[in-house]
Amino acid sequence: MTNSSSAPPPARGTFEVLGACPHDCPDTCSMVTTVQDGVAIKVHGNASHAHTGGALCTKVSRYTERTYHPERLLQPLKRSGPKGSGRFEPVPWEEALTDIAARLKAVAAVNPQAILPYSYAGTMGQVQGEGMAGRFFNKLGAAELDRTICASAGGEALTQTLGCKVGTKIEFFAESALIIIWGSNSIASNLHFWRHVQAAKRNGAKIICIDPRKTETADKCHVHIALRPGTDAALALAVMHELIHNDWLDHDYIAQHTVGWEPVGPSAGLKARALEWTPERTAEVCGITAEEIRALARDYGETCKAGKPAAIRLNYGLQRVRGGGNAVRAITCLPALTGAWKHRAGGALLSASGAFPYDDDALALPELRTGGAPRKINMSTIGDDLLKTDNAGAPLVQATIVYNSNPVAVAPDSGKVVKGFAREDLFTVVLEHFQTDTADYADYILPATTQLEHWDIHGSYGHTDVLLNRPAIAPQGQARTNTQIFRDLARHMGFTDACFAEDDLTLARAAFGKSVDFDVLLKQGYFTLPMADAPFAEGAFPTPSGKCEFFSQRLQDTGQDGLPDHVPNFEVAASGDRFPLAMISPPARNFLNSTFVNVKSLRDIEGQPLLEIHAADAAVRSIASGDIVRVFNQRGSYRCAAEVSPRARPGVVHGLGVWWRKLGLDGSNVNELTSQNLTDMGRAPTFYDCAVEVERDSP
Ligand SMILES: Nc1nc2c(c(=O)[nH]1)N[C@H]1C(S)=C(S)[C@@H](COP(=O)(O)OP(=O)(O)OC[C@H]3O[C@@H](n4cnc5c(=O)[nH]c(N)nc54)[C@H](O)[C@@H]3O)O[C@H]1N2
Ligand SMILES: Nc1nc2c(c(=O)[nH]1)N[C@H]1C(S)=C(S)[C@@H](COP(=O)(O)OP(=O)(O)OC[C@H]3O[C@@H](n4cnc5c(=O)[nH]c(N)nc54)[C@H](O)[C@@H]3O)O[C@H]1N2
Ligand SMILES: [Mo]
Repeated sequence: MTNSSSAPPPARGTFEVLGACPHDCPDTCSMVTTVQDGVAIKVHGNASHAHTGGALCTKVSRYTERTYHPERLLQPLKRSGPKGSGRFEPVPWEEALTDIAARLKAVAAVNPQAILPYSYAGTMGQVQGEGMAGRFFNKLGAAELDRTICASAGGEALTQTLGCKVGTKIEFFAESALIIIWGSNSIASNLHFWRHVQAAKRNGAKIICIDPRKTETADKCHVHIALRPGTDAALALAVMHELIHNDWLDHDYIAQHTVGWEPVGPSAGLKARALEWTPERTAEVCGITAEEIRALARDYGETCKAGKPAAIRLNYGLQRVRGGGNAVRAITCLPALTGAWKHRAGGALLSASGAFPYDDDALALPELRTGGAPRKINMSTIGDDLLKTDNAGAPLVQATIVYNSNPVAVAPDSGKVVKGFAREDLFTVVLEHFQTDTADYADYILPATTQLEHWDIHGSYGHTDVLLNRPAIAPQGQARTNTQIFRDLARHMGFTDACFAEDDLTLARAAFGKSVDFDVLLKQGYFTLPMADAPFAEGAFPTPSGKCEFFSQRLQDTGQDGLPDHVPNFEVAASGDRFPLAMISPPARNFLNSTFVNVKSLRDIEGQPLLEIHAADAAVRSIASGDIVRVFNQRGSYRCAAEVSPRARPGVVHGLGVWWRKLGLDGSNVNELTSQNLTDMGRAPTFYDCAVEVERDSP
């Protein structure tokens, strides 16, 4: 292991460097890189970090393959063909930076708000995320990106209900007597949580999975409830109905620590609402049986009533529909009804990110911004926004700098996204490791360093440790860190503020302020935040009322229903309709969103883009496994191979993973079909609220 100072690793010899997995995943692993004579020869999980437990997932175990990939971008590139042709020629850094600055200055001279930064969680690192970029765009006076593409519906729902984004500590699930995995494929997307489930299972816990798809996680649970997408709030309300009917409620906890069970002003209260959701009515809506609902409520109610811990692991899968916020609210009301929060192994967990004292302002320095509040542009409607004009008739977005994201592949309604990025008058700069679908549309592609080549600091949304990442090797080729690229651009723009000279370690130290002991981080690579074992055992919810808010005055004040309800999908797929099948497109196990799709060993495991379809739906369409099918709706059409699969329920098809468009059959992916409709809360996308029809493609 390298010493605990911040000195760079030596160029000769064999040694290990402590880092952090950079990916958008709740696990945030402590990653150790073995370096031999300046070359990273392998990565492995840190055995002394409890949440990592010495193991990385299959895909991140291939991180060196990704870093030394022959197609890695190693020099700046300038477009040499038509927009989107993917044709580029190498240019020196200085020439690229000078030209980019000139183009940005020209736009900024008229309206800096026509410049849009577009970024997400390609790296979860605070330094290579908004570290220097935030300063640059504030100083420039650019538009601000509303970062909604992943978690904002569920995040807002948690805030409205519990007051913050915290919940049951992930490690305590090992002690639960009942675990409900609700809308999450843990084995694929939260592998280190699954270890705790296995431990609980060995101790006799019952494990229930609620998911339209029979996932590899569902395979290993005692019960699988395959409901229709977008019907989770109805199911949660029916569980409440049964908790009332059988008196499995914790009346004390409800009286002391909740608001809105009984009527509040004109609101009838959650109890009255739940009584409307009989198992029979709910079974119709969810496409399951009333007995499945009664059994679920019995398992939950009786476990809690017996004083045993019951915990719900919900994740973001179920919030990608119109009523996603309401669904998260309804589910997170359940532990307050049964008093499950009283146990450290009871309650619910969606996200732990609220435990982290992120000091975003110390990084982005909003005081650099002069002029009024920035124009906000929602990243989930980038398709429409790139095609819009402002009040003066000028294009809303005239220049965009994309980093840590691949919007052409991951944003919904990609027909429009592509049309927007293809605009000849849009100036696009992409900071990347690879020539992604988005990079194909760039005017300039700037080569960025990977996690093995830079400093960073990470929070998590699954556990409550801060992790430090050290560079293990020198930047490859001419690659520069995101921070260095923004420092260089600042200099070329003529920004002379001292903050643009700060180095990455200074930014890392600022990211969480004094609440994190940086010496501990330098020494052991992680720092555990203090957090109560059972955060809501005594109530103390950080909401305006101090209680778990079944009824939210704040929501009602914005014109919404103050109580959670079942909000039907925008696109309820029903037989006989033009688009009778519901399509969901959850993550593939061996990719991380669209990252790793170009790593051949991982792509070989996933095979090819597939559409999973139930045998009955396939039979009426004369579709057999391996047939090429056309999946289509009013927005577009997409071709891929079909797999007649027991993982699909009738009426629902699955297009797994965010494949690179250019690796699909006709240069497109599932987002050709998804819509730009937004969720009830948090302005988030509705990827899994998407009706389609499927036909066998004519040979
Ligand atoms: N291997 C891998 N890991 C990942 C990712 C990845 O791409 N690959 N992505 C990362 C990211 S960015 C995120 S946000 C997290 C996501 O983490 P999760 O939210 O846990 O996502 P998934 O594991 O796909 O689980 C979503 C599950 O919800 C199901 N689902 C879809 N619609 C509904 C519905 O209406 N109701 C219910 N109950 N279930 C529904 C899907 O079938 C899927 O199995 O995972 C992260 N981890
Ligand atoms: N149909 C459908 N679409 C989805 C989803 C879905 O479930 N279904 N999931 C959605 C979700 S949850 C999310 S979070 C989004 C994710 O969307 P994105 O955040 O765009 O994630 P990725 O596709 O992984 O792309 C990240 C890119 O960042 C680059 N990158 C990584 N590290 C660095 C770095 O240090 N510097 C620079 N410059 N670049 C870097 C990677 O090479 C990669 O190309 O996708 C969404 N899209
Ligand atoms: Mo995400």
